[in-house]
Amino acid sequence: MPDHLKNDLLLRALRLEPTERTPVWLMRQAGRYLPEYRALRQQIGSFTAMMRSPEVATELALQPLRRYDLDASIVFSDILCIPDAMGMGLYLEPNIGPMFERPITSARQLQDLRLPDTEKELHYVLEAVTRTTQALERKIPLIGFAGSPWTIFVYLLEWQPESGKDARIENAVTFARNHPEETLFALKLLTQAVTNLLLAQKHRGADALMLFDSWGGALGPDFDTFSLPFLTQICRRLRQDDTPTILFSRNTTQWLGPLAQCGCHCLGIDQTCTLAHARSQTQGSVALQGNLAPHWLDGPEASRTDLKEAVQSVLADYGSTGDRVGHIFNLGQGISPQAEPELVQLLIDEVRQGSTRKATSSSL
Ligand code: 1CP
Repeated sequence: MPDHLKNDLLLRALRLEPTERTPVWLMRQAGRYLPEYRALRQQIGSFTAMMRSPEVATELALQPLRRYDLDASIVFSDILCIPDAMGMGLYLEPNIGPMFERPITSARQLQDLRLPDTEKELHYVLEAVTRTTQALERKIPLIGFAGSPWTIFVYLLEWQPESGKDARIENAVTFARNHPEETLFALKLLTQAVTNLLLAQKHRGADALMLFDSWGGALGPDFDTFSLPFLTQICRRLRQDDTPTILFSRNTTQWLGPLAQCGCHCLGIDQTCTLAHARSQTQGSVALQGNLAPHWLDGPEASRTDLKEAVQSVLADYGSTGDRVGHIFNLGQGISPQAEPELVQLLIDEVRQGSTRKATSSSL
């Protein structure tokens, strides 16, 4: 750690050290649910222009921190900056999602993919890390991130939006099964690119690193062919550098045992698995992050009472006896654009009170 952090709850939780309360931050805490995000998006004109401007990216990472007392900040970027830097031309199609101007249309084409030059072609991400680190003034830690090789791969392939979002993921799984050699070639290249980007973010000042394997679960039994080996390679390399790493692999509950052994310091748990089950599968070997279902925040139906109860139940599920070591409160997946900003405040207050109260009563 370069110099002392004022609030190092997240880092202590990642190291399985005791904390006076449970740290809390939210996946996708910068984004469309915030009116100030939407205003800046309208002013700048496109998501990719915002992502590519270190100045704007820094401002976007700071937006949620001006409203909320969060225990971590995350760099504003996207998992798809890597294929963009490989020359594929990322853009965001309104109401559809991320697309590429030059997607992969055949297995043979995967062999033409080239490793991006991180310092040059992803310079804007690193510059956003530097600027965000400076703006944070060591008050809270900064999380750098990347997508997992498999999750990035899902987006590389040509896709007809009319076929629906699920078809995008299913197509990628079928493609990988039909063209394993070419797919593995691409995944190896992406592994190198992801490792380079994560290490570069660390060297620019990121205090922790996170790997988003959002589509890992879609692989079913092929998870240990097309995702797990690459997650392991990346996490082991980061561990050599002594960097605390959070691995969020979604819908992979049955793989929790091997995931806990892959070299990460913390596993992100989605809302399809209870924290108690995750604890029993991982036996205290890693910290756990999660796992409130994001829909509790979504207006206009969301109820304050239900949200409070849901937060308390996540805290209790991790451990009700003051045994709070190694829990980082978060959502089970990214916050939705429909989330009510006032309910985010309520969530944070509830985690602070709920986890402090438990720690105090158990020490009496
Ligand atoms: O204005 C807009 O419409 C842009 C929406 C948006 C934002 C705010 C996109 C496009 N990316 C981002 C930023 C982003 N993406 C961050 C930083 C913000 C923060 O966390 O505060 C992060 C960590 C991501 C990660 C990301 N991008 C993931 C993994 C996390 C997850 O939610 O599973 C994935 C799968 C993506 C791809 C992507 N980029 C953008 C969208 C809308 C998507 C998801 C598309 C899909 O669901 O298939």
